[in-house]
Amino acid sequence: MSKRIVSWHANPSTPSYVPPPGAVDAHCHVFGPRTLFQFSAKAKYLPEDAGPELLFALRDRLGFSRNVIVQASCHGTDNAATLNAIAQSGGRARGVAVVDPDISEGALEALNSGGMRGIRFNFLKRLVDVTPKDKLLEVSRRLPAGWHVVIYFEADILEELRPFIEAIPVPLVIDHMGRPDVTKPVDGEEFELFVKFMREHQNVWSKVTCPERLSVSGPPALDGERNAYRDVVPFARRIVETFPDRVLWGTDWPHPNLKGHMPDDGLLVDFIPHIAVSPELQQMLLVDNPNRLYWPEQGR
Ligand code: 0GY
Repeated sequence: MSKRIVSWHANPSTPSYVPPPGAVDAHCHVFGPRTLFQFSAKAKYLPEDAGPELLFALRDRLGFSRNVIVQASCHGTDNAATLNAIAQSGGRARGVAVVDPDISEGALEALNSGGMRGIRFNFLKRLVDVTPKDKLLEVSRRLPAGWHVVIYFEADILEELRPFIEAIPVPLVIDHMGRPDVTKPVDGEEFELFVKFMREHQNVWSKVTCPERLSVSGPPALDGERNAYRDVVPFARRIVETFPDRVLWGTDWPHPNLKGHMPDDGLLVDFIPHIAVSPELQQMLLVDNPNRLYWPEQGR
């Protein structure tokens, strides 16, 4: 694995959609810089550096105010690169860590002081080696006050994960709507299970993120209109309209290990008004919900 992957657009377009003041990009990552922060020996992909300066320049260009930086799998359980980015943000970023389940209380508190507000459990075998569920449950019972768990899995294992998920004692944020197969109907059996699951669990949230990973129709042609990834729209729109106070949005920049195309982050922002069609829904999705979860002391 010597070739470093670049999966982000060097010059994203300026979006037509202008986010409301205080908008949060609630799912993004940083890579390195590797001279300071090594990649994990277990990393399944090795990217080029995509550090905080690039992330914050993108934030400003896209019209966002804050970031939630999720520890990327290529940095393993050493959260130093993510903590560095949070520290560089001047209070405008918080984070989600990935931890060894045997982590001490003191180390969890240090992550909390550094701006982390949750931990991520990743069930994608192409990204991480599996950690036993009982170990994950044990650490989820020891989290600092106010923290949540972010969970990443694909739709076909939702039922298998159900008992585990139901045992997690803190709010749960599901990445990318549980990665539905968008070639199946939005009211079909598979997505219905996900909607039912969210309906039954009031402490479960969803990120309506990653159309660039879920889409089969893909981005528009270069001379096309700014309505990209339209096959994902009905899925994300259904979740936003059914659970308006439990949804988050993010760019997923720098799009870890994405193959096939380099997403234009400006087009991703222009996806927002297609899935949150009113100013009220946009305010909840981009401002109120992420601030409630990540900056609760500011009282939204
Ligand atoms: C995402 C998606 C992916 C990767 C990671 O931590 C990561 O490496 O999150 C993926 O490859 O699907 O959420 O950014």
